[in-house]
Amino acid sequence: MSKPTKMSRRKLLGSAAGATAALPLLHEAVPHQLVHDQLASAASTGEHGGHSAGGAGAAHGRDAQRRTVGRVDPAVNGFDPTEILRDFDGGKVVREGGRDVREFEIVAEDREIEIAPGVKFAAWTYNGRVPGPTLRATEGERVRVRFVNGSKHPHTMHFHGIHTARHDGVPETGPGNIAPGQTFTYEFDASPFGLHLYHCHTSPLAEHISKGLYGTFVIDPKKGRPEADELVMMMNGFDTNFDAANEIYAVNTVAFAYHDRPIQVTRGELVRIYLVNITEFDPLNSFHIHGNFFDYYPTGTKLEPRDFTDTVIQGQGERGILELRFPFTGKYMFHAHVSEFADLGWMGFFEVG
Ligand SMILES: [Cu+2]
Repeated sequence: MSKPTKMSRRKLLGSAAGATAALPLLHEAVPHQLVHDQLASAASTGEHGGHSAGGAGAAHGRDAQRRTVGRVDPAVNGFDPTEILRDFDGGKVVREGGRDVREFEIVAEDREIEIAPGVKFAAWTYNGRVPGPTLRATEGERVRVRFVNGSKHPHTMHFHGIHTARHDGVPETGPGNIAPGQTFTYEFDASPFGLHLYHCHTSPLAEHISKGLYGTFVIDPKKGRPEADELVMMMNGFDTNFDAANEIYAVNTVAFAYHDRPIQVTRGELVRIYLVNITEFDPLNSFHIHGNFFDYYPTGTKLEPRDFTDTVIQGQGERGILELRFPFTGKYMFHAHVSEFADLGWMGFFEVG
């Protein structure tokens, strides 16, 4: 093992731009040392995670795939990645002018969360969780989101979708940044149907997004989609040492959450995954499933799949719907096909019963 270095992999990449001889050093010289130190110290302080919910347990002795020891207690964070998977928020429905209006209230809050055992992160959140609530409406309905900025910093809510400039949630249009203590109500028609997202759009943008201000926004087609076990997965990353590179990767925030508690699904049942890439700093993320293939609907805006595959790559802000059935029982891994991300937390299992 090489000596710890303070240099980030991104700085090294920059300095190596004109000196390719430095590149072979990359892999060996620039591990994510800080986070490795943090993970090691968490292990040595005895956080061995006695919980065994889901039956997987910490079982670090046999987990060659897993770099962390112990478990993040969902009670500490106030949210649970396993619950986030199937937690859809349809808001409060009121009838106005002959159609349904879905009303939501979202509060920005600064909050420390634990993203891997012993690794704390000073997050900025929507409604106290990362990712924020999965907002859901049907095509053609009105969506009304009352945003309250309870954070110490200015923020916005920028929705992907079709709407007026006033409600786009960016600086310099409409109300612009919403100051601490201030409120603004974003309002628009749910269009087009598909899989979208929302996030803060205040500058510096990378910081405001990577601190945790994002969530999934699903617009169902009027006719709906076939009945399925539906799961929301936001692929995210966390820059724990402010070097503009991520040290922890996950789906729905907590590293290895679905390794420790595999996602329970039923053999033969249709599973629909709403997959969103909100990872900052890395241009691409990916999703790969073992022992199976899926239909892929980019952005979910068409009802016919584009691909039948086992791996999909998404750029920042890209998203798509996966549909699959598991033909066999057992445990099936899924993970980023960027191996480094998988090693740093973005890896889990489906348990097919
Ligand atoms: Cu912000």
